[in-house]
Amino acid sequence: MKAKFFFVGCLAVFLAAWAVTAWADFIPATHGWQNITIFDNQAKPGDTGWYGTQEDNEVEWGPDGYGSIQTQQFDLEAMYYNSDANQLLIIGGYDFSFYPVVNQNKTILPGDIFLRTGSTNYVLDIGYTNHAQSTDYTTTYKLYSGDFTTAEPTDIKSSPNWSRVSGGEEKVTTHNNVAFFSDIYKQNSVWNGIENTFAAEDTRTNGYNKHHALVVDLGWMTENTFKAYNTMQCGNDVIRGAAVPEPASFLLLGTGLLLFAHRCRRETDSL
Ligand SMILES: [Ca+2]
Ligand SMILES: [Ca+2]
Ligand SMILES: [Ca+2]
Repeated sequence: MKAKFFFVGCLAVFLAAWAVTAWADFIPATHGWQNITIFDNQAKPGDTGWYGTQEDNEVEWGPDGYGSIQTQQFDLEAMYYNSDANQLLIIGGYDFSFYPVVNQNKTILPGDIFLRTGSTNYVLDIGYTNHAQSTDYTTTYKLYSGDFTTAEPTDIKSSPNWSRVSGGEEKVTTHNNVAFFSDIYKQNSVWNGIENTFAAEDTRTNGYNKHHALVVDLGWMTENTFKAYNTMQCGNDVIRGAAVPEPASFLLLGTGLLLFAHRCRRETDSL
């Protein structure tokens, strides 16, 4: 029985070591992506079909009187999590790499990533740099926990806050990389099917018919249960996700518990 515990222990150590090395090249892992998107059911009243209350092309509606720009350019699509590689991935018609987006005489910036694990609030304060549209690049973020001051969106004020302004306790980590992938169809050697999820939409939209991605390293995080959201400065759309342990993790835990229960019973029987 002890040999089996030793085997499970070895397997856990192997998986942990593999998760660390998987990030090494800073490209999205080709396996293990879990769609964690929370359906938000948000759309402008009266809009139907492609702009209706589906997760895909809808953007937020401003009940406080603000309008929203109902185009693919400001649509956030989905959030994925890879618990093996500790990576969070956001897909958008919004081009995260385009700093800043200029629209209706305003500059509209991508937002920070807000994250809650257990009872702790975190913000991934992303260091966006000025790049031409549709350029792949990498940068870093600063990680803050606790209470921080945030800025509300300029247009859709009912959307959650979009950036950290000040405050919070900075947590220094080497796991603070961000990668921007523009037009993910170009990346199909590494995206392993995620881009195909949105292929049908690309044939239906005109103009901004590309999908872009933002990937962050969450290697500092010890839990694999969290909620996260991201919105841009105008608040036009919000993407939310909730990660829970994958079935494989439950299976490993369940196997360990069964072995433990079996050993307990044997020890009780031998009394
Ligand atoms: Ca869309
Ligand atoms: Ca939405
Ligand atoms: Ca959306």
